[in-house]
Amino acid sequence: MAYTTLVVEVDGTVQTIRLNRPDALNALNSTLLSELADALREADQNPKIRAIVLTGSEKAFAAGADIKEMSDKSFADVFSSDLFARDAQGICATRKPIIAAVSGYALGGGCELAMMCDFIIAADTAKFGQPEINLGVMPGLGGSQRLTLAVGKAKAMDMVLTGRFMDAEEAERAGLVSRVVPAKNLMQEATAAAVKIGEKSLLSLMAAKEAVNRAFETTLAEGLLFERRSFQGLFATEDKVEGMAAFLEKRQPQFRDK
Ligand code: CO8
Repeated sequence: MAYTTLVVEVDGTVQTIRLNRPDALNALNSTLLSELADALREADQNPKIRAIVLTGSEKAFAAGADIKEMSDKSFADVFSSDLFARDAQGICATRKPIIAAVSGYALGGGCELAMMCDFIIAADTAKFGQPEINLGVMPGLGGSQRLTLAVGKAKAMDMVLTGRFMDAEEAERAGLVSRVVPAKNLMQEATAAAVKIGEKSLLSLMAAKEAVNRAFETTLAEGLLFERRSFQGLFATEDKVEGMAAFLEKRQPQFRDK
């Protein structure tokens, strides 16, 4: 499909989606979020794709939701359309692993979009923030929830209430990002991680992703039960037989997603 706000490339098992609104620092508007939800749905349906890298430009992953698009809207407008909500849910419903490769600004909705991904690899130039408070509003695409779960109340409140940015080093220390790499290595590192993920069985990848995400939704006892059942369920797969046999035979597994 042709997109106007995304550049989508597939190389081997990895789909790279680049946000592409350079004149607006990749600000998220309705078109972009709808196209992104479509691209991710297509990736989920394409059996050749096993992992996704979502990135922006060197200067900005995304500098937030599009303030120009939002500036004229009333409560009735955003409430009745439930602005961005359906596409955000679509993005989060992606079953294949998504890595956010963040360089430069990831602000407001941009930070929230990065947090919708499964993990974030940050360039040493990355800056994360929830500056909506400066606009007389507040986070609206998960920032008050996912940021708090990722970095804890103290830092989340600090960022959400003051609007200050967190650099890559602080973001790694706080647990918001999984790795920080030199900016010039960002795509290489993120793609290598995606390729490595792509070597696993898609069945176990999707089950593992569901189980980790369940940790944010439920109690420890329920989460442990969910994990155990998912683990046990994977014993019904050919890939489990292959994976364990390959280990014992000291060879690489050939997973077939069955
Ligand atoms: N929306 C629209 N346009 C933007 C945005 C944005 N969020 N960010 C930058 N731009 C545009 C600028 O207007 C400018 O365009 P133009 O050249 O036409 O004037 C262009 O991008 C370049 O930006 P700057 O000239 O400002 O670049 P600087 O390097 O000077 O500054 C900053 C970079 C610091 C990133 C600055 O652009 C900035 O502060 N941007 C806004 C950051 C922000 O406030 N983000 C939060 C937005 S609100 C939000 O995300 C809400 C999410 C929840 C929505 C939920 C709906 C239910």
